[in-house]
Amino acid sequence: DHLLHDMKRELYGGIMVPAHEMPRRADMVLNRIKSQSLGDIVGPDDFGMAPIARIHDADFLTFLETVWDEWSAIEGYEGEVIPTVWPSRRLNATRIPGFPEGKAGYYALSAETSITAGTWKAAYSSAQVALTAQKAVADGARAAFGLCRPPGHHAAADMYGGYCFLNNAAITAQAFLDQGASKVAVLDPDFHHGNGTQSIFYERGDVFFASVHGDPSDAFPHFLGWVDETGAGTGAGCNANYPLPPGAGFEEWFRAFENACGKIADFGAEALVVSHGVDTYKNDPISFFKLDSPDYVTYGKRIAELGLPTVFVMEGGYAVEEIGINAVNVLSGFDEVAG
Ligand code: SS9
Ligand code: ZN
Repeated sequence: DHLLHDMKRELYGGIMVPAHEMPRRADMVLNRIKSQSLGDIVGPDDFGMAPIARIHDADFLTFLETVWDEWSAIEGYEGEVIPTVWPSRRLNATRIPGFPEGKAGYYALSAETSITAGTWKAAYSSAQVALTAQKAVADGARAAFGLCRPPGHHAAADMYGGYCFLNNAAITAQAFLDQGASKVAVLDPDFHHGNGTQSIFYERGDVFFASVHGDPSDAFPHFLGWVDETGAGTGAGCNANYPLPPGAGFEEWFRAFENACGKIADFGAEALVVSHGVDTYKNDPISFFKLDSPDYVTYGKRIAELGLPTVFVMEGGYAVEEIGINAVNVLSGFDEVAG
């Protein structure tokens, strides 16, 4: 179903360029997995809407499900759903407009992410992939990888963008809690700050969120991911951000990652969800860290050393030729330690 979401173009640097988030990404990862023998490869089960609705607002889900039909029925609206107007700081939003373009702006984080005819089905199935991985781990597997596409970590309770629609990592973490876990950690090594996951759990003490990412001053999503965001209310102290500057290499990156792992260990989580993005790679076309392929094995091992039941969900990674090698290197490193 991931093939059903296929944005033709993306607004980037002031022009429409071929979309970075493309179906081939998932194919490359799947092919690499098949060549490695890391375990069984299975298709997703269908857990329905209930676990998705634990994280996302009902009106937002209805929007995702219906906006394409509404948009494409408008005279002259020939392309994909792309917002052009937002409830910016001077337009304090008090209601949700009816016209699809206004609605899209209300729910969108950013303009590079289009909604197409198949987006809802693809996003729904992506979440089901994550839930299938979660079930495998809940049933006793040490780890499972959800090859999710589209990704999820920029999606909040009622916001899409950054190529994300449903927050697969948050849905997975919530599933563990709903099945009886009392504490879950989400570790987000994707190059971009996981603003959606952070905001979903920011005031909760049952989920620890840690993200290593490009400094928001220099990198998308620009408005969240600062070091002083440490959680609020019952979630005070349950959020850790590690913004790093342009050009950061693996040594610097791993120091931050190690610190994040230490915090997760201290938190006492019973399960771990990894927002598995590999856009930290040195040749990633939209990012600025300098990790090399062997570095992914190294940090995969470190994740395994946490000793937790672990669900990996695929997030970013736009160096498409190398995405399979890099994504699977993390899993191989994990497997080496976890056995
Ligand atoms: C860079 C624009 C980045 C969105 C990136 C979303 C990554 C999801 N100028 N646009 S992992
Ligand atoms: Zn990313």
